[in-house]
Amino acid sequence: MVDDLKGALSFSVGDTHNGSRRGTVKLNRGSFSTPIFMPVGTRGTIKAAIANDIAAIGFEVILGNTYHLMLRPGVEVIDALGGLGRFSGWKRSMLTDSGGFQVMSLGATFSDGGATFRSIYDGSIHDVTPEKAVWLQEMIGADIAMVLDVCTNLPASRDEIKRAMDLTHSWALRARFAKHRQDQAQFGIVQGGSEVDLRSESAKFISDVGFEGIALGGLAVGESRDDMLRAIDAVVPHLPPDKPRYLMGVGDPIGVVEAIARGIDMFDCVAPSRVARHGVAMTFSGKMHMRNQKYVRDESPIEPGCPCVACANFPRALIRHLVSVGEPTGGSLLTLHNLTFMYRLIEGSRNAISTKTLGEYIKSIYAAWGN
Ligand code: PRF
Ligand code: ZN
Repeated sequence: MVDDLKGALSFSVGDTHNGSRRGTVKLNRGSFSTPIFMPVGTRGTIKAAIANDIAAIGFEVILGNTYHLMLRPGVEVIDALGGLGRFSGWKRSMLTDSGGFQVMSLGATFSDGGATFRSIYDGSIHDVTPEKAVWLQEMIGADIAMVLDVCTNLPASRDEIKRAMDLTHSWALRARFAKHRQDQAQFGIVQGGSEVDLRSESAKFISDVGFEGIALGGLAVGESRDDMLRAIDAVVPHLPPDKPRYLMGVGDPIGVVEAIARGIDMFDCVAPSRVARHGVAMTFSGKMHMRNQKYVRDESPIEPGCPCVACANFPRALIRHLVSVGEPTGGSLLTLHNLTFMYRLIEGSRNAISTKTLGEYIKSIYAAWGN
């Protein structure tokens, strides 16, 4: 234990079934039930949707991205406007990612001190250190902040994975010491690629620091689903049972329910909203490509029984028309539908934990979504 800073988060576990669990996270600005899916609002808003519509679906937490927000509009602007929640009109809880992952995907260079990268906006050069990532997220005003980590795309050599993990560990300690705000929770991030012994080592190291929650990073970055699940299995037994566990960047339905079965509590992913903008609907019967000619006169909703604004009001034929001609409203409606699907998928998992039917539930998701 590095320190005993209070991070304004408490977690209680409710129903459990085999390795899976339901829980409640209490934060400064509200509480939420787990398992939870958190939509991604990279630049302060979910793409093609407004905060009110996201809240109406039932979501309690959305993500913001430090990397994007530090560049535009800048954290001083957000701070001056009362924090990201007030700035963006999102009245519930907010989690910010540290930027480690974005910086990696955009080709940063890493040193012991931190990462150096070029802005996607104007090519200007920026540095981020573990301490600066803490400060940036304190300025943004997140309820949950992530430490700066080093993520490697897979496959990668064991040497490379180990270097990234060791750097992630030393940065985790620096981030913990740099924390000032008592009203913000801080989550550590486990790395270790698909090397199960490194995963276990990382889980123990990060657990010992005393963060309010623990994330599993470096997964869904090119490895098979089996490798991802093996990595989760290597990590979970070493995590404190009384802290929330967050699997970063995983949102494919099978991956989500399999991870829930292994004791994961929190998820985020851009995929449901990203594929929506490309005309794909996610449903309990699988994927639908809404541009398909077969929907041209289809009067039924995207998914019968779905309570979303698209399914409650419009036929598939209209959605097909809008996405085919490139009307932005088509992408907006599909975004709300797909996020509603993710909400219901997780709600279904929570109920299945309570009724001890998660195994059957997972089978039904495999039946719709294949292997
Ligand atoms: N680290 C951080 N954010 C992330 C990841 C990571 O490894 C991933 C990997 N799936 C998604 N988002 N900081
Ligand atoms: Zn719908």
